[in-house]
Amino acid sequence: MIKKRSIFSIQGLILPFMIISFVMPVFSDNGISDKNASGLSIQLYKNLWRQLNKGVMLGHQDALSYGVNWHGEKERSDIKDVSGDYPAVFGWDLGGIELGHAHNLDSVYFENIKENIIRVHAMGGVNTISWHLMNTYTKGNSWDVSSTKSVAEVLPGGVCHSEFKNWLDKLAEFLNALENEDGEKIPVLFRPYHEFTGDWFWWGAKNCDKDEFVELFQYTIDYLRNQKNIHHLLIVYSAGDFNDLKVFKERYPGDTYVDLVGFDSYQYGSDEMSKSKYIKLVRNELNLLVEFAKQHKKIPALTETGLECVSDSTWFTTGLHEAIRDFKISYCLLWRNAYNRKNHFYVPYTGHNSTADFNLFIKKRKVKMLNETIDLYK
Ligand code: BMA
Repeated sequence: MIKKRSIFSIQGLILPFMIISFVMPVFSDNGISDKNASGLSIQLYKNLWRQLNKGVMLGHQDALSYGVNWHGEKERSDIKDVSGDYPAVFGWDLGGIELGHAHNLDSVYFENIKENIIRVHAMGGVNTISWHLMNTYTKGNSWDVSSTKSVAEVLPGGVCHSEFKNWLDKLAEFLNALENEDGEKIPVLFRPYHEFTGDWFWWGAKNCDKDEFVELFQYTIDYLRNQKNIHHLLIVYSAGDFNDLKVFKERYPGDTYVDLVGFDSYQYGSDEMSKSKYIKLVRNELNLLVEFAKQHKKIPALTETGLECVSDSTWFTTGLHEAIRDFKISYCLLWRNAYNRKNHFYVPYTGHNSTADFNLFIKKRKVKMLNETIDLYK
């Protein structure tokens, strides 16, 4: 005898479940990694998922601190100068905070960074922080790869562990001071130990083994959360270029330590071959990244990109746009427009010959500037 299928039986539940999974978007909110996350961070996290379905937010490093031929002008930004709008994502770097310096490695005062983070939050934008910290063991800078002990020695039991903890205390002090006018902590996308697949930073893949890297990453986040009571960070796990996900997977610190996954990739050379190579590479990386993000229910992003000096006047529409157009990613951040270093800029400034093309790029349906995002903190 065939039993009648009740809507309450297991079989009866399968069909509605299948329908629900089909209708639901592929990406879904699986919860923020910090189980004690602050209210505003949860809002931002949920809204980043919603925003993901609407387009790619454009980002710019140090956007409000300086640009080509200027610095320290309140509310100015090269992107705003050429397009009339701000980017939606603003990148900052805390390299130097660990030593108690007044300014970072690019001479931007931490007080200025703090003010701008507060300003960006008030404008409804997203702040992301990277950290080019010094090498605790060798006392060199981030790029000092002279000792393969650098990571091991900052971990518990290492000779400079307690000094490293002092560094984390300084970082925590800065992060804890980021408050809005209601006294709530401002959520930031914290992106430590970036480009770890490369061999140029002391935490890079050639300089430490995978267990050391995972411990470094986890220790840092645990210390900030548990010792410093910091719960307003969304954590970004961000690689350098890769051909496959081997190193990316091996060094992944785990789902409870990560909210966004991404990578940094630049175009080198302004000729057509370099452009095709860049487009092909980024598309391959985005394919792999988006698949990984789906499996782990994390938010994918292109955490740094650009062509130095924008030395191809149509690069934004024929290079960057071609690379990202078919992918659902949260944001794509262009690197800084240095004022203290010659020929080191990644977005147009007033009078630059890529301005018209940049303005065509940001008008693409896919690309979102500050005034085109949803309310990210509601
Ligand atoms: C690099 C360059 C350097 C800078 C560093 C940290 O890519 O822009 O000039 O010091 O990032 O911002």
